[in-house]
Amino acid sequence: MDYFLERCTQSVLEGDEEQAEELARQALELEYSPLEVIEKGFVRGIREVGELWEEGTVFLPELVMAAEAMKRAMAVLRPALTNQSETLTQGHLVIGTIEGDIHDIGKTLVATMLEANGFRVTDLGADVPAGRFVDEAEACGADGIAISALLTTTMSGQRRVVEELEKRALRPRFKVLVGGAPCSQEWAEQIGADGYAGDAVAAVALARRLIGIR
Ligand code: B1M
Repeated sequence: MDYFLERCTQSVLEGDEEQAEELARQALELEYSPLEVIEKGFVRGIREVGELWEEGTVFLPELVMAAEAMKRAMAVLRPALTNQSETLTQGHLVIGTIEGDIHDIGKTLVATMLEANGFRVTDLGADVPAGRFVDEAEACGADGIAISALLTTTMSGQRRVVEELEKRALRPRFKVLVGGAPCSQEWAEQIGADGYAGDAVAAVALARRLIGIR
């Protein structure tokens, strides 16, 4: 593997915020593709920390430090991703992480990639109640709602968004897209969502397919 990308992975593994930020800056200077550095460098680090945490090799404070390092790098790389944005608006999506769930790194990456590909995005942040997704989608006249869930205990909240839309007779008006580690295409079908995406690139393809070019 590329030594530079390896150092990016390592900075997250070590929870070294300053090093992660510095490497993100260097990546731009060295003209690396921002998406490649995120996916093959920093994201690899955060996933490895997750695995180590699961097997009990690292503890919650290290997980938090790794997430902070990841976010510092993302803050540097995000503008470079959105600079690639197309001028045509492809459609408007409201995005957020469902209630009870504070994991926002993947959701933010998806939001950034959607923006970079010409979508207008209203990002509601994390820990968003089902009703608020619908309120905000209505208020800003969005075309779709993208809901992230990283926990098996919170993914049921995605179903509540679909139910809320049905309750307000808004179901056909807003497309519902779901994603996050515990989700799958089967889950999307089970809860009546319009589609599932496994990563940020797939989320753009899905949004294109469901919402299309305006
Ligand atoms: Co948490 N955590 N965590 N955590 N954490 C997981 C998710 C876990 C799998 C770790 C593990 O056990 N291996 C596990 C969940 C197990 C389960 O539910 N079965 C877990 C747990 C248990 C917890 C706590 C309960 C721990 C505790 O307190 N005891 C707690 C819960 C807090 C809460 O939310 N209420 C917790 C806390 C945290 C931190 C705060 C320390 C931190 C989050 C910081 C933050 O986000 N601000 C954290 C982290 C960093 C992780 C891991 C290690 C990494 C998540 C991440 O950022 N990945 C994670 C393990 C893992 O995922 N391997 C884990 C990188 C990111 C780019 O990928 O988020 O998958 P991801 O997003 C991808 C795709 O999923 C997809 O595209 C993204 C980009 O490619 N995607 C979408 C995501 N959303 C989408 C929406 C879409 C489409 C695609 O819409 C259409």
